[in-house]
Amino acid sequence: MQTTDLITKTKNHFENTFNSKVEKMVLSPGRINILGEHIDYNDGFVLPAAIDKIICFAFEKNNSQKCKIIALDLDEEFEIDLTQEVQLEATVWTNYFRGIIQLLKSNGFVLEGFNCVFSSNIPVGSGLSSSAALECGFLFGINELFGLNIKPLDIALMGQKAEHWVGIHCGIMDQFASVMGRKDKVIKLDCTTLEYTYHDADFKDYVLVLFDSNVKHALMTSAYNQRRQECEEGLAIIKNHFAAVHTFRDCTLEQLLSLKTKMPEPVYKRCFFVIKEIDRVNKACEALDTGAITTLGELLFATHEGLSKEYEVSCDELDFLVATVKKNPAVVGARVMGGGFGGCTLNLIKKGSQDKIKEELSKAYLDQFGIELKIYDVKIGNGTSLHEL
Ligand code: GAF
Repeated sequence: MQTTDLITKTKNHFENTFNSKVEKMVLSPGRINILGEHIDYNDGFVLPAAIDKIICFAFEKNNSQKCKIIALDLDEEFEIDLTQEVQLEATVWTNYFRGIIQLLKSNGFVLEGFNCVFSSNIPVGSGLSSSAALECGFLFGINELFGLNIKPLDIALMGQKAEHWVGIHCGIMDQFASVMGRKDKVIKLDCTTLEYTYHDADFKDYVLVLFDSNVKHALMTSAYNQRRQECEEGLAIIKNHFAAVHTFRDCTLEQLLSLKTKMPEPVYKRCFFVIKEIDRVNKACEALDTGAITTLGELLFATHEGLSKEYEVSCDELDFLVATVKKNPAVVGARVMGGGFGGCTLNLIKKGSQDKIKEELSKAYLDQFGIELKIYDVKIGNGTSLHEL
């Protein structure tokens, strides 16, 4: 659904349900990531951007101690009683909201009740960070509604904490991109200092296309947290041997290699990927700045190889999608994007060739797995913002 239709739909539903006007409306985007996967929680650099797929939230205060939240697309609703302790519940999507309220309360913010309706055109489970958009957009709206004066960076950090509360020990990339995104710009984010620079998202003769595998393997959450632990284990070993190393970006491949027998093989492979990927992000940003899109594409393919073989977060469906497009000279780069184990591949395709490639890949994917491929042409958009009513 187009964003303008989504806004109208959300507003109408709100007004019909509560018989009152929307006080604040917030648009909160999903994100893509050009390069730097699983690098945010490893204190490296990432290259994300907000996209033109969003969650739309409508809010009003309701003069009570109850927060009533309606998920329009799911036709479900729930309530948070501000006088009670907030706890995790079985319905997963509600926990992102509970996480935000719990954090606000534990940080001493005094809240009052409100009504909220939301609706989205970000595909769920596709690696486009609908959960970050949910946490950050919800918090952004409460911030506006009650004038809490929480700064954008803190909105991103609190969004990340809410995700931890729900159970995924994610890094900061998704929330940062969702809040700080800027139209037609890619963000180079230093995940150690949270310093960032904007770079033109100019892909010259190429277009970005996302192929959604339409699969989501169940081990995503557990494997994600496990990867994080493996990297922490590896870094601790490296630091024990090399006092000058504080984060992976201080460590050379030679140093890591010298410790190969001192760590379990999977841990070595994870560390190897992280060190290579940090280097690739720097090269990718340079390639983007200089318009060297084929170089950028090669880096994407190399990252996919690393995510598949070293970090082991790909799956048969994603490997197939990347291997198939790689045979086509019009595709200069492709890789699994986001946490992995399903979701999308990000592809850089020569302008004019995309329609044929989409058609051929859809057919090949259906033949191979019996699954329908979903396709998204994304544009790079602004971060979370108020929508003027
Ligand atoms: C998920 C996480 F939420 C991010 O923090 C990041 O680690 C990403 O996976 C992998 O790069 O989206």
